Amino acid sequence: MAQNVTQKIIAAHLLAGEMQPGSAIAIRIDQTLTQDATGTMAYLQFEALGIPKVRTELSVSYVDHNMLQSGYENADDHRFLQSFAAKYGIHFSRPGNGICHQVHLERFSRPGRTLLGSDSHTPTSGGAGMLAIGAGGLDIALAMGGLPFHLTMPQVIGVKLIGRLQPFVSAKDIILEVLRRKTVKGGVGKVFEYFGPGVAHLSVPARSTITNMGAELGATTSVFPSDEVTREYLRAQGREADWSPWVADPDASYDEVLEIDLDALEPLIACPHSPDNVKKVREVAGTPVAQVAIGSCTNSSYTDLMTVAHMLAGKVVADGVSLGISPGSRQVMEMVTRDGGLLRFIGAGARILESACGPCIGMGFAPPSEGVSVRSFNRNFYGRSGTKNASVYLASPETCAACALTGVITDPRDLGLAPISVSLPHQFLVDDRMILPPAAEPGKIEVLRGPNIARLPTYGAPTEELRGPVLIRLGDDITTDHIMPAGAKVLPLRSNLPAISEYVFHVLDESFPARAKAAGKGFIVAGQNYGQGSSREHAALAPRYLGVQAVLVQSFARIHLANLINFGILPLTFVQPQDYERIAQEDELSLDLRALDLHKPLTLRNLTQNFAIEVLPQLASERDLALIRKGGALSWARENLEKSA
Ligand code: MIC
Ligand code: SF4
Repeated sequence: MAQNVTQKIIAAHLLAGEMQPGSAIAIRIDQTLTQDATGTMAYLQFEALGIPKVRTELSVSYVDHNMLQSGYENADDHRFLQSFAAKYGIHFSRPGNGICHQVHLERFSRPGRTLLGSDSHTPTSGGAGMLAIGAGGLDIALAMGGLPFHLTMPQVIGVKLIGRLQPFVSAKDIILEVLRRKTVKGGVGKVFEYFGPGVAHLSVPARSTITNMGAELGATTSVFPSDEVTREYLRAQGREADWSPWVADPDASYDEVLEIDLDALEPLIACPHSPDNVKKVREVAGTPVAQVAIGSCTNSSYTDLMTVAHMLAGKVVADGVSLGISPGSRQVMEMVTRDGGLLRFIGAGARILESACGPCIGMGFAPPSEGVSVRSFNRNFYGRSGTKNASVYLASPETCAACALTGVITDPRDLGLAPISVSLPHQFLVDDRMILPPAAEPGKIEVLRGPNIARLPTYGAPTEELRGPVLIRLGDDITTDHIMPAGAKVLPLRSNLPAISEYVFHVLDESFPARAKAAGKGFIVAGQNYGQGSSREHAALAPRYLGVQAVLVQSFARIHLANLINFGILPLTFVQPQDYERIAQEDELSLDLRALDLHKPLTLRNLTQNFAIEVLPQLASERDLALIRKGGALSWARENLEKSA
């Protein structure tokens, strides 16, 4: 049967299940990646499995998030990660080498392979024809242990690109257009696969901007074919041997097709506070801007930054605008320096930030009070920048540069500049000395642990009745940044569950941790797309630590749902979505778990208001059921590994 790229890669890795959209499947994982903010927990979990060395083709540990070292915590974690990698067969990308997704694309992406990463933007490598999926740290730990990755067989949405991008319109505008049409919930259970004649005009870094921000659709992943453009990119990275062709069969079909005419596309911008609140730049033009930030795993490639450098050449950023630029990797930083970009940035008054996530995750460079910040990033969730009342907009590097020069939101086409075309280098500067291979004699390596690394909690099986109050009742599209914020203050606590739990729901309701601890147990109730955004498993672990036993919502985001199950929190949806309206915060609920089974509704009693409703456990497979019955994935996995040994 004719297959698209997604189906071909899944078929080549399928270990269990039927490739029918909606069915539970398991696939083999070739490569894994972690970053420092999720990595420490992932490696502690891997260690708990008791396996001496990773069983993947390649595993890489990056340091890019927790880079502000205002105390010992982050530096200690970096040292732990480096020693752990050396001992367990993992490559280690040192702090300074760049953002995990950018570096992975440059140095390790491989068409047709699977990559699982403990970061939601892992799909970046989909720009090079990989099936690259974001997941919680525990799922990465299991994949490093050689266990399959379990997911729901996705539908495949074909995005047909026709025509060619016009000057000052770029890849970011394509993904903003997809977000405008499909929203932040539109991708759940789906893979977005790009095809059509427009694809050939997009470089691999441009394709990766699109697959990166496909995460904001809630999609399982996004993928481009691996073609001659991919081959050329890998050749320029000195890795042509890693190339293989992966294109859809001529008569392959898609579950749905979207068509985008690149000729007609205009510069777009996502307005506060959601990546799908997309407008034409000209509709909001003239809005005063206090800050511009260019970088992040979405838009900090060589071409992005050199385009910005040409736009800034010889000019100075507008009064009242602070411009920050963070190159995506050491390779990008070196090449932009060599080719004169850095000089232009400095001349224009830009603040040069290190090659790391930086402002994207609230690690410094927070906007001023009520300030407008225009960023080339992928997320503008409420409070994420570190300034609650700031207004964060997301746009292309070209639009960002135009805003920095004029001091107001500006369509880059209105600057009157001659078109700028930066072509991809024929040869990238390749220097992998900042990527340390695993130790030759792992037995001699001692894993170095600082006082910030707390012990992993373990949980037992749930009781027969879950009973407790509704600790918080929330609306739609609650992000993991709402549940478990990041930023300069909270991120250093990622290896310390008791400490980080004090910040659960901090952006929405600072009294939550105290109330949850006083109750000792309880439920979270919310609307649609609960847990969208990042892969951070702390958004499940920390509520669990505070006593949350079940989360009852209208629908879940994919990664967060898996994280809840992994940590033994029961995920439930309303059988009648409108029942959401009948439950109030503080209502006392009771759920009888004796009848817990796959695809079977349970009766939930509201003891305060004296009624009962039906709720459905969101468990896709016998495995999910077993995880909940065991109280989480770690104890389940240990038993399974012992059996397979
Ligand atoms: C993000 O962009 O939100 C993060 C920070 O990269 C997260 C991972 C994390 O919370 O550590 C993600 O996208 O998964
Ligand atoms: Fe880092 Fe931002 Fe990318 Fe997350 S989205 S990996 S914080 S650059």
